[in-house]
Amino acid sequence: MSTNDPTSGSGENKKEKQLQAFRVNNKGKKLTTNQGLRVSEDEHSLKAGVRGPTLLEDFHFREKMTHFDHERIPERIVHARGYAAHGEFEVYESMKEFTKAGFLQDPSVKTPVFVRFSTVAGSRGSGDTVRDVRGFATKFYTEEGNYDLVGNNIPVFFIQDAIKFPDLVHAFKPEQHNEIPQASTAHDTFWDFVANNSESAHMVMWAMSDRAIPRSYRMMEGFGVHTFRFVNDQGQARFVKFHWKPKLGVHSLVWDEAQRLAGKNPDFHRQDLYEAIEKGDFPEWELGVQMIDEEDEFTFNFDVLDPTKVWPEELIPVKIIGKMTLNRNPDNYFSETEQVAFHPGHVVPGIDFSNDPLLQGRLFSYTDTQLSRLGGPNFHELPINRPVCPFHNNQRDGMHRMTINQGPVAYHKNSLENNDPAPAAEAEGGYVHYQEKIEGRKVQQRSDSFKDHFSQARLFWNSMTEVEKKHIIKAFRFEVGKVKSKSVQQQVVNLFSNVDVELAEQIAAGVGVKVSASGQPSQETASSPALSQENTIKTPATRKVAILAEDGFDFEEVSELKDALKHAGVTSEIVSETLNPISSSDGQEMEVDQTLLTSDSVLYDAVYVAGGKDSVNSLKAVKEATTFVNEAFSHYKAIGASGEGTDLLKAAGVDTGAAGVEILESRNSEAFIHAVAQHRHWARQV
Ligand code: HDD
Repeated sequence: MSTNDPTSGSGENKKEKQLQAFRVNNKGKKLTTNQGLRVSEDEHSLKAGVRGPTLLEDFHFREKMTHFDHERIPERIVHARGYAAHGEFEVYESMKEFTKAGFLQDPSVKTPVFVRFSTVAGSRGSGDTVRDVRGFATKFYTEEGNYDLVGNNIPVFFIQDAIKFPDLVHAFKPEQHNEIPQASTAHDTFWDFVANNSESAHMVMWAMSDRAIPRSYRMMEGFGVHTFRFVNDQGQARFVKFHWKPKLGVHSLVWDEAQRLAGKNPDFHRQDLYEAIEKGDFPEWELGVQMIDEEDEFTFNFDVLDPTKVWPEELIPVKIIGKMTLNRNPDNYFSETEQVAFHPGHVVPGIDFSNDPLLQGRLFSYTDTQLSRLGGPNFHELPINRPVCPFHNNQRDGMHRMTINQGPVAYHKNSLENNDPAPAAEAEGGYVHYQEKIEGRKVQQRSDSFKDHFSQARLFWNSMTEVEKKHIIKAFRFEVGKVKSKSVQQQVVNLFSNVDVELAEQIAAGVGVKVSASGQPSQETASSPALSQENTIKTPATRKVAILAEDGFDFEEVSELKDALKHAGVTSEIVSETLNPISSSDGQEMEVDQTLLTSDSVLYDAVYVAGGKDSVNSLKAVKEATTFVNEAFSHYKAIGASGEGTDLLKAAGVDTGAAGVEILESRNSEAFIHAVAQHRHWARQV
């Protein structure tokens, strides 16, 4: 049974079956117009004479051109650049005690999912590896309707009330007068917004951390961010926050590498996800929930409704409840990844909202945006958006209606159709909103309990290792250093003096100002180890290693290494000066995967230099080879060599005694594989 077969395992994958009905394959088919007419000529338009003008009568030309002229739809105002995959979700044990959500009851049920990852700020064609928050949106095709968990890879948000979302987005998007810079927050308007909207301080700490430059979509956490509600079949509710925990751990690039990658391969994250799935290295995340009983709503030093706050995991543990596996790439980018329409308001019985003012506003915005993006109210009929369960109501007509509703009746109540489609009682699966008791005056205010903007920003700072702190300081210096307004730079420094004076001074020193405000640094002394990436899972699985080799390499050594890497789940590629097969010192040939021109160290997790005198001498003569090794070293990657391979390391300025540099004396590759699994060797960063 192929694991790549989405219908494998227990039961059939209903979404897969549904999509099958819409797939079109041109193999062996004749070319036709959209009306089904066979076309005899697709190279030359109809002309009056062989050198004459094209005739309007050419309906095939007109249809082809008109369709082409309308191929684009408006890109998403945020999260325009994304990439997606199909998969399935299974719950580990019944969650009946906490929620009646059908897809969280039975461990033998596999719920189809479609997940779209994205950057936030950049346009559709922007680079993957920019410093940015990543979107992590999951559509569960459940038997009770679609449930969308529309989250990010950062657990908090910039603002506390949705009314400020357009302001935030206008500030971080390219500046309106010149549309510069693309996919970057390193500019005046973003930092002006931050400095003047202190609620963003906590999220900005995360955005300046390594979380904002992930190594891979497969190595990111996901968060629902808001507080939602679980409601069980007794009508009992609990506050809940959702977490996705990647089985491969949480890992990031380094900033210099991220910037180089944006040029070397702007599709780095797309390709990484696509190739992993094609290879059968299906990425997995566990779903976790944090729950707070309703009666404990006011027992914490943060407001559970405030989306700029985490619930520290040490205080409120994450209960792991299930697993998601992404196991199939979409057939068509536009039809699926571009046309998928997420909405935090797509819920199922057992999952309800809280009064988080950011969430409340989102409940309006998502359908509204699809209307202009997808051109009308029938986007739910697109194959990727259709629920797998039947849907019936009295909504009719509109652009691109595909459903053919029969009979004269399209209203409620009616007698002609016996009141069908009839509302379902709760016991029949009808969604009943949680009957929360609300009292209050209509006001345009924010609760005082939302006013502490700095304690958790400091909690985050306190939780970072020295290396992580250095990266954060550097990121601030880069971003604020690109700001042209001295006043804005000054304001930013003053704002962050409320988080930590040392941090503020470090930023100030980098951008040439002095901390001038009498900031009152938060007194938070706690830290939360779960916030540091250094405590994450470390495994060599799915990593990518470049093996540099030329004619005269040691065949046995490289073959053994490749086998050992494969055994550890690591992909290796032979990189050489040309694509001609290379021959070893004992005359055996090996295929080459990449050249020193088509590849680059930033495309790999580690580099290994094969032994063999002639091979190493040839490599030493090529600048790209020493640069390759030197860059990998400066990005703290594992480096391996044996025999004469060590000479290339030395020629590249690599300290062969440094952490993560493994010289394999007896061809035992274990130490190298262990070094690859560590992801990066920060001990080199002094
Ligand atoms: Fe949003 C898209 C996540 C706040 C309005 N958002 C969008 C996507 C993700 C998020 C992952 C891309 C979905 C996809 O792949 O198609 N958004 C978030 C998170 C937020 C958040 C985690 C805070 C916790 N968003 C937010 C607010 C508003 C919006 C406060 C407006 C009130 N978001 C939108 C949108 C988008 C969107 C304009 C653009 C395209 C789309 O919806 O479908 O409606």
